Amino acid sequence: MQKLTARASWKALEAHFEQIKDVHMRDMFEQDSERFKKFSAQMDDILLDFSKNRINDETFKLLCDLARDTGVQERRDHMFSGEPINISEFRPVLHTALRNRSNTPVYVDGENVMPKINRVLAQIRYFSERVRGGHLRGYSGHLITDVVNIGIGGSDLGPHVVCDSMKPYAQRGMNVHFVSNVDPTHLTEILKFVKPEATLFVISSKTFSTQETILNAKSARDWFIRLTANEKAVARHFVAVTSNKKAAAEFGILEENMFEFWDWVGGRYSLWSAIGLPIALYLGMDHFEEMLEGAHAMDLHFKEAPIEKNIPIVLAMLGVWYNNFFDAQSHAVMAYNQYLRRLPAYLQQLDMESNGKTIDREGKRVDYLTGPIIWGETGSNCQHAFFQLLHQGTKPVPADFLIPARSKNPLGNQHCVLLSNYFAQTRALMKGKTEAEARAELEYSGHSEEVIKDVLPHKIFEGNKPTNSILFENLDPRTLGALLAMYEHKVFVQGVVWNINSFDQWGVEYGKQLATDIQRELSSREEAINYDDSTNNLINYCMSLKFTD
Ligand code: G6Q
Repeated sequence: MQKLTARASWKALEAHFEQIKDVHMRDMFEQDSERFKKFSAQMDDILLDFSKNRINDETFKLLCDLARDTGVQERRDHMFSGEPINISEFRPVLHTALRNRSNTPVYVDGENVMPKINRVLAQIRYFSERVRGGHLRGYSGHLITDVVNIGIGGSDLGPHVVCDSMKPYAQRGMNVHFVSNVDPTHLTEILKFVKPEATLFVISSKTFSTQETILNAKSARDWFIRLTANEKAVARHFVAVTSNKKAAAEFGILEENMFEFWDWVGGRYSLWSAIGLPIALYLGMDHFEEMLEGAHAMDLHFKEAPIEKNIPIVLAMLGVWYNNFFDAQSHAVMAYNQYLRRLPAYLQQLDMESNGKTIDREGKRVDYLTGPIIWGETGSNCQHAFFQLLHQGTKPVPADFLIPARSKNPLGNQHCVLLSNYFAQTRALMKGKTEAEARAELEYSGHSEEVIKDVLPHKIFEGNKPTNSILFENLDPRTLGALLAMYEHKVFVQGVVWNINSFDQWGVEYGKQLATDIQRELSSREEAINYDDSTNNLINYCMSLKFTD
């Protein structure tokens, strides 16, 4: 594969960057009344307006050329058809099959995997409907009112963002909680509010060996037995979502209470699999399936729309433009919707675990920047916090702004105010405020020339800050599914352009190994001498503080 930075399509962008880097978007809007028409795309009711970006016709053409040249469409087709594109784990990448609502065959090693996907979906439906309908109750006959998901990383963040975002669709009287951190406080604080006889624990772990999850699961089981004095009842209150049935059985989970998924589903892409069980329990299977439908619609759009109107590809290529040509180190996501408050945490894993890589697919170190730092907050909160840096800081921060046109909770004119803030911010970030505009404002306020001279530089806004506006009708399960799939595919496209494997996570695996040795040493409570001077002294100081187990 030709090196990215040696490609003619890359070099063309480098040359073009020199011409456009100082051009202001304000001028581009003035000179071209067709920007919105040219630089927007739509999938169902999801509108992407990318006209407030530092691009002109030529930039956009060159970015699309780069996508073509790096084989985005070919690799996309390889992913959908089950080729082993995860080259360091020798696996296909088939989260798209999990939401393949058209049910067309998808083959792994000659086997059509759709029947087993459908079987697990049917199992989730049967189980979740029995729990929600009160047919499957706790050991004492009590209704199940609380679901506690115990899992971490991909076995937590996906179902967590969905359950949080879809609260208005939850069944009345049903609560869902997520325990992920090995910090005992996480589990303890949740157990304070649930009753064992009314609680269903879902142990979510692909490997069923992740230390945090297994420790939390054991502690939850101990708590359950302590309070109920009924060890047999564990089987009724604990279910597992895993691809390691043997380990789940050893934990005491009944075979009928195991929900399977497969090694071709990556952790951070697994919310569409049985990892979505808490979603089905909390929102109902119909809503879970609506979410799958929305994601499937985005999959079809990603497969079929031309590059220029293909939302995930356009978002990805704009990200490449800022990451690699403007040296933007981060990308922010601002959802103007309180239900989406966990979206940045979810996207951080999706993006940074997928594209936080230095080695390319040929095993060589890359000589260009790969995945950005992802961060964000809900609007309008963010405006009162870090937006100062976006408006007047020295660092370029491209950002996505998301908002539904309709609120689930209309209250006076509050949603209209939220919308106004949303429109005002992206406009201000694009336009800025010129010296003349700032001066006119100060003069209008009646300030003396002396004051104006001192204050004026602080009141100028350079503008030219790029944003993508993503606007849709409602935040419902279908739209949420489409939006999450949109980001999955954006990350995928960038991984293809950067020629990295977006589907392994050796850094996470490394973290799983690292603590084991130190934990042995800590538990022995003997003086640490085997590490570097810093670590030895930190451990010994901690020991002097009589740390808790
Ligand atoms: C995701 C990662 C990682 C994983 C967790 C939990 O892509 O692989 O976040 O999901 O480490 O792993 P288990 O599900 O195996 O417990």
